[in-house]
Amino acid sequence: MKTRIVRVGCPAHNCGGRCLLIAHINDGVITQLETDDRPDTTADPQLRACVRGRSYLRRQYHPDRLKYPMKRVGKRGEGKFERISWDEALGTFAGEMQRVKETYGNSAFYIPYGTGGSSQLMGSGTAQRLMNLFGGCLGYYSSYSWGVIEQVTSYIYGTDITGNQRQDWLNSKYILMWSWNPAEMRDGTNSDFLIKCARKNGARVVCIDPRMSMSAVSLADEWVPIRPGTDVAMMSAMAYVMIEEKLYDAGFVSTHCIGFDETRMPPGLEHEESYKDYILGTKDGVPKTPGWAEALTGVPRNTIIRIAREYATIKPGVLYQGYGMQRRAYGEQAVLAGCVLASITGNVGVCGGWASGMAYQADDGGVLWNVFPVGENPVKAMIPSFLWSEAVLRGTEMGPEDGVVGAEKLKTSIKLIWAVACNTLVNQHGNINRTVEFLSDENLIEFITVQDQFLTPTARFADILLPACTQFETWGLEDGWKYGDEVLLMPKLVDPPHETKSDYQICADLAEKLGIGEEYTQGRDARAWIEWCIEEYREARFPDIPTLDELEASNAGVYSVPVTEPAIAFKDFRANPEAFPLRTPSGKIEIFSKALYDMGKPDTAPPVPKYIQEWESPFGPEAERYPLLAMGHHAIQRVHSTHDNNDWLRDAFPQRVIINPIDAQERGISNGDNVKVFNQRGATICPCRVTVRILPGVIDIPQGAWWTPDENGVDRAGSTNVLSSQRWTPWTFSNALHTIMVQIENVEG
Ligand SMILES: Nc1nc2c(c(=O)[nH]1)N[C@H]1C(S)=C(S)[C@@H](COP(=O)(O)OP(=O)(O)OC[C@H]3O[C@@H](n4cnc5c(=O)[nH]c(N)nc54)[C@H](O)[C@@H]3O)O[C@H]1N2
Ligand SMILES: Nc1nc2c(c(=O)[nH]1)N[C@H]1C(S)=C(S)[C@@H](COP(=O)(O)OP(=O)(O)OC[C@H]3O[C@@H](n4cnc5c(=O)[nH]c(N)nc54)[C@H](O)[C@@H]3O)O[C@H]1N2
Ligand code: SF4
Ligand SMILES: [Mo]
Repeated sequence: MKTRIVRVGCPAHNCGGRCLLIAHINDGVITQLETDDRPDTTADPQLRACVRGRSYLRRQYHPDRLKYPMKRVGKRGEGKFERISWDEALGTFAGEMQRVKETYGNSAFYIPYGTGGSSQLMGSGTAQRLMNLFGGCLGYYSSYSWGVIEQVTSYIYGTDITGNQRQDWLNSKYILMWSWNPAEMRDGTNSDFLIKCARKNGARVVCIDPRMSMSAVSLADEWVPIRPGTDVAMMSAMAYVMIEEKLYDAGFVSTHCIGFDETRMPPGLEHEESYKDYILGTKDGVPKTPGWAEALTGVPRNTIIRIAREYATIKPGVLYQGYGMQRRAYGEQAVLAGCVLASITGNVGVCGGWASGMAYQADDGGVLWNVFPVGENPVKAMIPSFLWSEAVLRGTEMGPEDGVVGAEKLKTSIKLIWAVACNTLVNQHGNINRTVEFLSDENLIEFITVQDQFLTPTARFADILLPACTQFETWGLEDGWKYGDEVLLMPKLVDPPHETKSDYQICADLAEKLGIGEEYTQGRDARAWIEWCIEEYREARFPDIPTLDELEASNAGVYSVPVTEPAIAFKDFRANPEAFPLRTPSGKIEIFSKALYDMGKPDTAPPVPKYIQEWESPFGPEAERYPLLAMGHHAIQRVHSTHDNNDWLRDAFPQRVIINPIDAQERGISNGDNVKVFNQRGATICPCRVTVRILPGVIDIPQGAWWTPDENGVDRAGSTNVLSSQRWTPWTFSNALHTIMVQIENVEG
């Protein structure tokens, strides 16, 4: 029998990469996955798969895949289900949708943030289209990923398209990887590769991270460990050195920036505290010296001084901001402070430089999200994505002070949830113990439908469970993540097993039940929609992309546009700020933001970036009971919670609490012991790894392990979010899931 070989985009699940796989198919079964074998150039590098893509068949053919629609038979959350027909499942769900609509109105519906399906036709977008046709639902804005950085960047630059095309890193001489770990978390396929190329070209690479991450090991010349949540202190002290030693780019600051010092303040605010005032301590009496920063950050003052000199003088340079440090209490400040350093060193708008911030790719924003048309939501009210739990508990009290837009107050609390490709209902949201308590209460959320491929911690709380097929079992299309120079086709490889269906098909069938089938499908099947999406891509960004028939016939799997002359963000503005002003109120880079000043929250949202002690901090009273900072980084073995049940990845990268020998010894903990990590919100028990690759005083529990409570409610899987909180950042209403204080004890024996 002949093996069929098909080139296909990896299912990805929003892993940060988009890679090419080569599938071998025998008799309706995928038997092997290889990766990209095209010629490899810097302009158009191979899209090489990571360990998750290469071990995907362990997920694809996992015995625990959901096979049939099911309904809950025990108490909500107990995890007891019974097989039912599709007709009953969709009939029940449609009936509940009608009932809730009549009782509370459409704003009682909610489709939570869920990133599992990352191709155009899989995931929550398909459900959103149906909801919009059914009269809409409560909307959300912003993300769990980069809620802070995507909103904050515009305050200083007037746009979030602040990144050069990545091939331009080869023109850099100095690269600061700040809270950035592209060797492990994918931040665009090939970001790690292009950093390697830059280093080979002579760039010095420094990694600033509390953990000696895979990137610190494999990409950097130097690792600078820093206490989590104190980056702004180090950045401020670097600015101090640059000011004292006159190393900053005074010319660029005077022609392109406002708010650096008293000579360039917004009109009417000349006497307010400028950035330089803050750094020198002119008004608050605290100069932000390297000595001051050493006490907060744990980074020796001489290291801070040296890094400041290097970044200010070895030019052009890149200060790349990862998202770890913005998923924290005052994440906004870290984003602003990094952008200010890039600006005052004059690294904006130049070849080999980098403006920092969100860094969507110049000159057009790179990737095209959501090409599949979800349509317009008739319900105008939106909440910040992280605050859905508030909208369940006190929806009608929520207004602009809670980040609500499009309404003065919410009309109702959330009453029906449809979670598609989403584990943020339980596992990926803060404070799991609080969440599961209110999810269990049927008086709050009256109906929950979960649509997934596995019985996840979220799926356990479903009233109706709908089994989705995988991306290999339907048609799809995807392009880059943050950087988008290629489009990957995902042809259907094999049939959906058992009674599973694609998200699109489930929605089409539900639409039929609701009497809006024709409007939903517009007569298209999945393949026809992909054909339609390709034409949208052609119009938006890829004029020469082949048609679907051509792509299929060639079995190329990918269409890419080589980057021979990388685009440089802010090139025009750099050359002529008067002719090409920024879209900020002043038209310049706003080191001092009048918009933030007008917000009137100087303690939490100051107009210039400041170090603010986190609400859970080793310097606060809470440290007496819970002295250790806990982080949960994005690990190689999972995409969030996806792949947690992949046995190969579990074997290769077991879930462990990572702890420094100093902290371990104090607590009588040896490598491999079972330890209990706990705080006021919850506890988890999991084996540990004792290693000097993490700063003393800090532990790490890679995020995403499936919450597995024992009879005492103690998690047994190392699920980070039993420890994190639901508190949000002060002015972007984003999660601060990395800001956690804990204690650890040995539970061995
Ligand atoms: N393998 C893998 N790749 C992924 C994902 C995944 O789950 N797995 N998820 C994807 C998605 S959706 C996203 S949003 C991105 C997330 O990407 P990021 O948010 O950038 O990833 P994190 O691992 O949370 O943080 C990056 C680094 O910041 C460090 N860090 C944490 N707190 C601090 C701090 O206060 N200061 C400093 N200097 N460093 C700190 C962490 O140790 C980590 O090494 O990753 C994407 N890529
Ligand atoms: N403590 C802590 N928590 C975090 C983070 C952190 O850094 N620390 N990071 C946050 C970030 S950046 C993000 S993006 C979120 C991610 O949180 P989520 O968006 O919930 O992502 P996953 O945990 O991967 O869950 C996705 C689910 O979709 C399912 N799935 C996969 N493909 C499909 C499909 O095609 N169709 C359907 N119907 N289902 C599918 C998977 O089985 C999985 O259960 O987590 C956030 N939570
Ligand atoms: S980085 Fe993402 S898209 Fe690439 S192989 Fe890994 S899981 Fe797949
Ligand atoms: Mo994310």
